[in-house]
Amino acid sequence: MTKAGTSTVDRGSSRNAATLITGAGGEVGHGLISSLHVAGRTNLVGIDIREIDKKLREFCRETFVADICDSTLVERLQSMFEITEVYHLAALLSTRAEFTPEAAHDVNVGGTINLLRLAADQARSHGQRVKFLMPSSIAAHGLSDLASKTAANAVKEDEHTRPITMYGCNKLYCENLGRYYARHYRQLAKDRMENTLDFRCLRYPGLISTETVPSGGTSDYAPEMIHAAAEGKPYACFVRPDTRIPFMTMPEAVDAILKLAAADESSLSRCVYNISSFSASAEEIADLVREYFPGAEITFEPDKLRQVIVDSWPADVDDSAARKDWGWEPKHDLRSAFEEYVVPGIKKRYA
Ligand code: AKB
Repeated sequence: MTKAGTSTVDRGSSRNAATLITGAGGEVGHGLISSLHVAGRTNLVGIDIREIDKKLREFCRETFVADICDSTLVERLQSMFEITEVYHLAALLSTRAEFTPEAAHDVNVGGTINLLRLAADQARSHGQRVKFLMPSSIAAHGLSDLASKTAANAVKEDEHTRPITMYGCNKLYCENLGRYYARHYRQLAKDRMENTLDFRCLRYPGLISTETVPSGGTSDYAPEMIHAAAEGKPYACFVRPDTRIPFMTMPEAVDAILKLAAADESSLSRCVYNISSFSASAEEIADLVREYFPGAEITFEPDKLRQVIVDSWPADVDDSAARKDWGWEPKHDLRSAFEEYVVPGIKKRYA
């Protein structure tokens, strides 16, 4: 048995050092790549199933339009780069996944296994541990009905983990896969290399970005409401006004994953952390939208089936482990998110 960082198999000196980002063109990918670029990172390699924006492409050493389930992509990456860090953001979100659950499983689980295996092989090949960051979601939780949701209050990481969506099941399983690859991968093999992966995961709440309009998620009603108001379009919210889940702004989500990546490993007591900035009902969000966009036309037309999904997600999460272990601290409550981020950002976007 050998340890990553203490022994090398093949130095692979002709390959370029790289930080790999899957789902690079998605909502979190946009913010993450921009932040890494501002921090002076020149070794970014972005992958997305769709063409990545020109501006983001300029921030990357290389980009690929490719499917993370494609094994030839993985082989290509293996031969071209020395990957020391992976941000695995690609996933099919909760609403979209319910229309094609098996395809979602292929992408969310099959794609994640491909990336975990690539990371483990990379560590064997260049002899350094690979840091693997993956966002999970409040969707990994599942509460059986509204009464249990109300009674549960702020849910801890290991509570209520019986998700009702394919996406939630996939995320919960991938959290476990990450822990397995980091601690037990090929545990009976004679040539096993220990300690190849440093797997770190955070469960995002609903995210609100002023730059991108989300698609395929079930927490999308909040950002959709805001973007519609800024564009002067009417919006019919697909959940009840009293629907409550945790949220955060996109810059906070990006800062959080970077902060977790930078944390001293010795301070981390777990692989998976809850985080949240504020818990808000759809009505509280709509009221603020109306306050800042006085002409906003927001109605509530709950979709019974999507409502069941959001009702199974916690109203709030307990993120005390993240606060204690790596200094997670939300920047905003609901009002300051609007005042300092949403309103100025969205006005600029649609100006
Ligand atoms: C979704 O709605 O599927 C995502 C999530 C809560 O992870 N935004």
